[in-house]
Amino acid sequence: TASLVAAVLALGGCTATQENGDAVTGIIPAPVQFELTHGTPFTVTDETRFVASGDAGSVAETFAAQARLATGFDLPVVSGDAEASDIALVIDADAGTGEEAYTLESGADGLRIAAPAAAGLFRGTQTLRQLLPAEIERADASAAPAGGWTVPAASVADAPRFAYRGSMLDVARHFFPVEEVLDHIDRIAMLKLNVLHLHLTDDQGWRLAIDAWPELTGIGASTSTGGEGGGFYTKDDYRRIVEYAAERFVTVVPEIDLPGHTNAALSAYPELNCDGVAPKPYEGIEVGFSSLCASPERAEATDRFLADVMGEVAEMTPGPWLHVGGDESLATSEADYLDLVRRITAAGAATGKTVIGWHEMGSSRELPTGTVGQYWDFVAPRDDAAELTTSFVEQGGSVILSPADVAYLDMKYSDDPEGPDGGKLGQLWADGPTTLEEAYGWEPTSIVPGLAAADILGVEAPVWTETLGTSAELEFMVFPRIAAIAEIAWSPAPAGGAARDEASFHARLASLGTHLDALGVEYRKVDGVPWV
Ligand code: TNX
Repeated sequence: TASLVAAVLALGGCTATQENGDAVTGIIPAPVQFELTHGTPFTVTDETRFVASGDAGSVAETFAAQARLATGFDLPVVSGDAEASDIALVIDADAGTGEEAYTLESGADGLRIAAPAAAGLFRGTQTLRQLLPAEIERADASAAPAGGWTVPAASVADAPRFAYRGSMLDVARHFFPVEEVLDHIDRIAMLKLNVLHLHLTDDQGWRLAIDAWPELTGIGASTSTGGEGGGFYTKDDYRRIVEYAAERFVTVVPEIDLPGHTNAALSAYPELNCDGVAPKPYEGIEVGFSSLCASPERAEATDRFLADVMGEVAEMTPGPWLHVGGDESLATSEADYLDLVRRITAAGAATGKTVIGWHEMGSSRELPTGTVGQYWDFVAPRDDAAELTTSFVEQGGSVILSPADVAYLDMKYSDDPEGPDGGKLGQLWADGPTTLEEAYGWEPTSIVPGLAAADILGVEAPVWTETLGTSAELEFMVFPRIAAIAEIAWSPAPAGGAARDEASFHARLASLGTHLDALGVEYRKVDGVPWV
């Protein structure tokens, strides 16, 4: 490990990697500026207090709640003047530009995180989390670190590159209970991701209770891929997810996938079908066979469905976005698709939310102003994917990039059937397998020609769950590749169009791995990373 650390440090610049006792301490995503000041480390002891007031106090409380479990210390949150043994969280307009910027200074004088807003303070606490020994992740104090709860003397100044940094979880193909979603939120927050996109509906299941259409979950939630039973979130469940996310400055983006991917809804309500007959529930993995009905005979029911669903979802979603799908509507004629997309996006916009749709929706020239497109084609766009995507910008919107061949976390890591997963997890269709290096080796501004940097709202890593039925299977596919996507989304692009520094990333990932181990996350220990 020592020679590795020396090698990483020798690379110079901002590697955000250093030696802390025997372990390599690294931060992912790499901060804009990270400097070891080589002074006395800061140590959290049973004397340490969080000094913070107002909004800063709430952020301190979120961090302290976990730190108390791991350390067994009292760690009270107090207001007043900070002492050298304290962690201070301070709102300071001069501590950076933007809501999520922050600075962190640690050393003999104490530890201080400053930010213009509470969001930045929270991001700063996630840097602190990674600077602390990995035992800080534990739910009990039975494993205090041998060297104490030390934080190296350091100076950090940081802010995100992109405003939208997302993780998409498909809870429709397989259902994931609330507790597992909360765990996922905590882990993506560690990587400074700030959006959880929940893919709530698909052919195989409808996962969110809608009061006006109770059979959406009454019938539509009973199934999943592979016939393993269903599940859904009550409105209170959903609010719990939203609230837990908000405490971590993560915005929930709900997706109701329309007009295709709707077999679960169609199976629950005959009146949504052109022939008036509800199809059977579906438990396979095909896509592109279901559609809402564009016929005028069904317009009353369909428009009432759209207004009710969008209204109820928007009402319990504090974030600004509503995702309405629009992908792979292969069973909808072009004319019907355009008609339905107009009605779907209008119903979405009528709630006051900004609508998001997969890039196919760019075929419509009647999108509500500002509609956001989510690009899922490859790093090298095929067919008309690029034009469909720039259509959103032409209509006043922006773009989220999720190139499937690098950012889809359900793609296999390797095609080795003897791999640790026995070869059964994940898919290959998006030019898979997708290695960690591929997930790390792309540049958002170089994907869609004609897209300016300012048109890119952000980056998102989806995980589709046709082949993933348990949280262990999910974790195995999501980690560590989501760390690569998080770094692309947060950290500055290397100067002069250079490639990102893989050696630094791998060394820092090894450090992150110790945190994932302490959390009990069953990530894939891919080759090439010096896992501890
Ligand atoms: C494509 S690309 C889908 C999903 C599948 C996924 C499997 C896109 C927007 N949709 O319906 O689950 O592939 O990898």
